[in-house]
Amino acid sequence: MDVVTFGEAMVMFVAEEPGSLQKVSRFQRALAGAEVNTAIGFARLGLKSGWVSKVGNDVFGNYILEQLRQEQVNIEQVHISASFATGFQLKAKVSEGDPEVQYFRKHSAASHLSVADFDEAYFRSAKHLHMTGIPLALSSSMREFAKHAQSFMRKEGKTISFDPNLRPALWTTKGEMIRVVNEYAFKSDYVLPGIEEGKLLTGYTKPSDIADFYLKRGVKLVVIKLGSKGAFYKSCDEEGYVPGYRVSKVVDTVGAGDGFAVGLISGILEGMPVFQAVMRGNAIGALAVQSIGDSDGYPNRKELDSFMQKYHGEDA
Ligand code: KDG
Repeated sequence: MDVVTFGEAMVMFVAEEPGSLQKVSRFQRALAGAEVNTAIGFARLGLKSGWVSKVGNDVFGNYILEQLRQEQVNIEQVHISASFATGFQLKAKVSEGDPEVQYFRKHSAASHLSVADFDEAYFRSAKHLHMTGIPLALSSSMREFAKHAQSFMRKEGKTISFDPNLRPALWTTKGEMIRVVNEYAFKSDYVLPGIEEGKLLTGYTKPSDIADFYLKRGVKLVVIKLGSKGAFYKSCDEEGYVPGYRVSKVVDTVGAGDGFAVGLISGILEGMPVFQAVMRGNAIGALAVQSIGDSDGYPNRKELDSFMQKYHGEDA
């Protein structure tokens, strides 16, 4: 496998008309979950990706597994819980800004994933581990699983990327969120915060200072997402800004950060220079914001190449 990831997938009901979630009456079903989004994104590009989790023995769980089979994500290590249900969420329709979201995921099957479910051979078979901060907020057993997976992959000499994906609604206090998320970020090779997340997590405002905060603590590469402006990257050897792509209509920004991670990490795994890998991250982020579902806009290899060539010519 190229990339393994773990976390919670939810069935997501996206409102078909604008308005508050309390008022709208029609929803469309889709799949959500930051890590599962990335697993889908990698698979679309032809990489072998595996997603580890737990789902309920219910229609939502079956829906998730069916979608992932279609996307050719490896689900060998998705456990079925006999006692707990699959979580779901509602998402509002907005024309700009972040949509209103409501979770129904407390005590979900996924939040019961524990170290007892960890399969060493499965994780060892992957080159890279992609993690986000969301599982750290879901339950103590999920957090233990994350700790175990991270230290196992470090010991095995694999590379690890970490997207903070801050979800304050899932944490008891802001202080705990910052402390725990940073603890896991420091033990990763690549850290990918959004600019606002970076400010909150480090106390610095300039991208370069945010990056230094992590580089001083052993992280090898920090890439800070700047929304439509693109991204800033910094390692011990190099740094720079990579401008974003112009998009005619932003439909929904949720899922763009996960798409960015797919572009960046797949580029690094394929041996691209960092600048080019960040450019690919920006491209997938730009494609993602043009559709409603989190992962609907993620491209296959051909779509990605033609999108990038449209902007950069033959050498993209
Ligand atoms: O990154 C996209 C996710 O935010 C979305 O799919 C839902 O995983 C999710 C979460 O916990 O917010």
